[in-house]
Amino acid sequence: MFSNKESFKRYFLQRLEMTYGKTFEDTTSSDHFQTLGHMIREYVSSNWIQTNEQSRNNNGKQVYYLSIEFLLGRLLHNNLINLGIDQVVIEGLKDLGIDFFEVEDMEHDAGLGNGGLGRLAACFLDSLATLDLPGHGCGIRYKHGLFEQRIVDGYQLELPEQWLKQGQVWEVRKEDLAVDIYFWGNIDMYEKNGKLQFRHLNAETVTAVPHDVPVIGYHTTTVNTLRLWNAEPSSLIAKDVKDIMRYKRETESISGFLYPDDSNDEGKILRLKQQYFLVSASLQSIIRNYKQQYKNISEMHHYISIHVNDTHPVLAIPELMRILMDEEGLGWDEAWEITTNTISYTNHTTLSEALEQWPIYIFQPLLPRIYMIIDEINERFCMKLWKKYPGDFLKIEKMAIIAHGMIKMAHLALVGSYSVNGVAEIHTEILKKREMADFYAFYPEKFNNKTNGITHRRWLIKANPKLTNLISNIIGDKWVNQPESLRELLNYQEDASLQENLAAIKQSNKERLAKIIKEKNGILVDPSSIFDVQVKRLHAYKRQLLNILHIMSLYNKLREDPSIDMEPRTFIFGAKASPGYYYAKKIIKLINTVAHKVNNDKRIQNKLKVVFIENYRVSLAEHIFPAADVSEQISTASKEASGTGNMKFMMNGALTLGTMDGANIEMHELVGDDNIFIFGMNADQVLELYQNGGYSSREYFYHDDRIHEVVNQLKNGFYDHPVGEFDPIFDSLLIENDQFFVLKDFNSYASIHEKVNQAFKNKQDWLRKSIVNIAMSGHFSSDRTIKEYAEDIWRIKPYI
Ligand code: GFP
Repeated sequence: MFSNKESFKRYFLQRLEMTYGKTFEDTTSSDHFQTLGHMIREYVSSNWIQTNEQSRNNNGKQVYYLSIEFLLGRLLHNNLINLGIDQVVIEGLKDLGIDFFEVEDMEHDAGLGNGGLGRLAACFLDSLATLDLPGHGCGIRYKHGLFEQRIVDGYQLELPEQWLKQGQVWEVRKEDLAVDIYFWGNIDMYEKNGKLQFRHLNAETVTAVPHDVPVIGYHTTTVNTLRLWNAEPSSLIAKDVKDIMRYKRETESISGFLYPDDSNDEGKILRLKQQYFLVSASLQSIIRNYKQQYKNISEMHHYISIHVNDTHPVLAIPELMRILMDEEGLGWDEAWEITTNTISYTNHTTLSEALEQWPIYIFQPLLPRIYMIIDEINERFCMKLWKKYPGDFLKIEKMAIIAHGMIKMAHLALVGSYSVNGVAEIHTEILKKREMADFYAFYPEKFNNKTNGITHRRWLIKANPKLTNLISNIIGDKWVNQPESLRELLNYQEDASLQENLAAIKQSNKERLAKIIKEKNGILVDPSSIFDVQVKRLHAYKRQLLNILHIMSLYNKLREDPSIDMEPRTFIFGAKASPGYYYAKKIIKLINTVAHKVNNDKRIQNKLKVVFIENYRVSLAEHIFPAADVSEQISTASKEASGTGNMKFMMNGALTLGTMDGANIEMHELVGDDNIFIFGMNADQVLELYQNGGYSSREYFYHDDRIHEVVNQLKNGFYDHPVGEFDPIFDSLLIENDQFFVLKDFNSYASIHEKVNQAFKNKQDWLRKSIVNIAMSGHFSSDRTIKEYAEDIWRIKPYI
């Protein structure tokens, strides 16, 4: 049906009319989207079946990637590109008078994630399928993905996101493969044939129904599976009606929202339920599949790897132990051997708030059998520690999985897995030398680094088709399958015609973004100004505050003398703040407050514009990255494990302005000093300061006029804001002594901006730098990352 334009058109019209029972003229863009989506799913179904068959027949090892987040965004265009039928469809629709991009706009982003962690999982799926690797995702089919952000009067408001409202064209519901999950109740221990057995009594049963989404590889026949679990009431329901209503509500809420508020016990229970739900459903189905193919459960780890993405799915360890012992009848030692050879773990952050811990008083009643198993894992682990460090109570207490009434999920992951990886070199080093140093000393062989990557298919080929063509015109299209060969562009960095073409493409991408900004924010921005962009989750350590304080200081300078030598700048932000994160929401309000005043000040002659783009998400990001000149990666050094937005900007030719943090360090190493703007303290300096109790932010406040002025403006109503509005920000800087060193790095940040200002004047050299960045960005393709995972951690091989 997609072999050529004519047959596509015929088939499309036929399907459209048959499905909707209206004439072509009466059909809508949404009808077109649904029809196209269903056609694609049908088109890939034979390859999907074939991939499944292959994995059943070739006795190869498979990996299952368990993640609480999969930030997929839209799939239509990406699927068409990967299938190699995008041009047939776009042209065919054009003949019918349909604009493909209007159709594409009908698809809701699948926003089942928060930021980098979830988007990484989505990139990994794309690379796994493209490299023909047997790797599948397991996640939750949240009814509502990450909230929809509205900015009202400068404040963030959250609305429930509705991606499932019009149905999901990509998924296939498989009720026959549903499994039951058990919560609450009690464990009955009894003896059978001289062996201790465990039975879960009085449990509340929840049914997990899989919804499978095909993951289509690029120009290959491989179609892997992303299995998303939906929580539904079980047929074994309680008797009285009131209970049924409660049960139904509570059950459905398990796959209701991504990250429910967990500031109270009820929220904590729900999050823990989500985690166990994901893990138990996935493992039950993985083992059921395994047993259909192989007889001997003891060999499972030779055929299956299970990867836990951060600590959220770490219950996979005790759950696998439970299944192997209670259902498959293995003894502890054998079950432990299999488990610790099956599970691998990625750590994504060293922020203590993200290293999950569960209070026993919540955990034990909800998951009684799992608690027993963790307790035993802990006992055995502590015994080993005792042997190695006899009498060192302090160390054992520090390393224990259960201590002071809490269960530490990262410790469980470190003990129960065979591989632990960080996501950039510096991050892995910090894990080894600092955060997890005790564990590294105990299990040095488990630790390894896998620097993150992004799929260049979505972030370059799809997001920036003009740049894609330009690159292929210069160096051929080998880079599409071997992104590292983008390096060949280095030979052309001085080529005037390449530079000229690159400039024209950037300009047109900037014009497209300027149009979006005009439509969404009503702000006119100048596409020839420097587009300086910071888009990412809002968090204190990512330091959006440093960015906006610097903008405030630029504004002060311009007010004093509007004729100063300054390239016109457009500062663009996009960020969601977690709904309960009061401080982050204040930063959003501050950005919008500054934007309002600056954008309306005629005196500064449009030299400065500030834009906060509402509801930042994958589909918007695809328009933003290609339009950036400067990429702000300004986290406090040591805090950003890797970053992946930095890689997307780089691949689209933006120059990085950043700290020596996360993958910025590897980018710097690749492009060299001349092609990146580095500022601020490095990780060693930051960590040393932390160790010595910080620094005195007040000294910077009192002794630096520029800093003094902007920090005061948070208090003195300069931006026409209500009294006290920004006190939490002011206090974080001066009363709480500036935990993220915003003021300490301020001057260095301002100087590097001045350097950017000067560098931008030299158009040719700027473009040369941009080409070098594109050329070196191939290293950050997730294909490279996934090959490393496949070879070093999972030991999986391509199907074919
Ligand atoms: C987290 C870390 C990032 C890292 C990603 C993916 O992402 O440094 O790049 O995980 O490993 F913080 P965010 O959710 O914070 O973006």
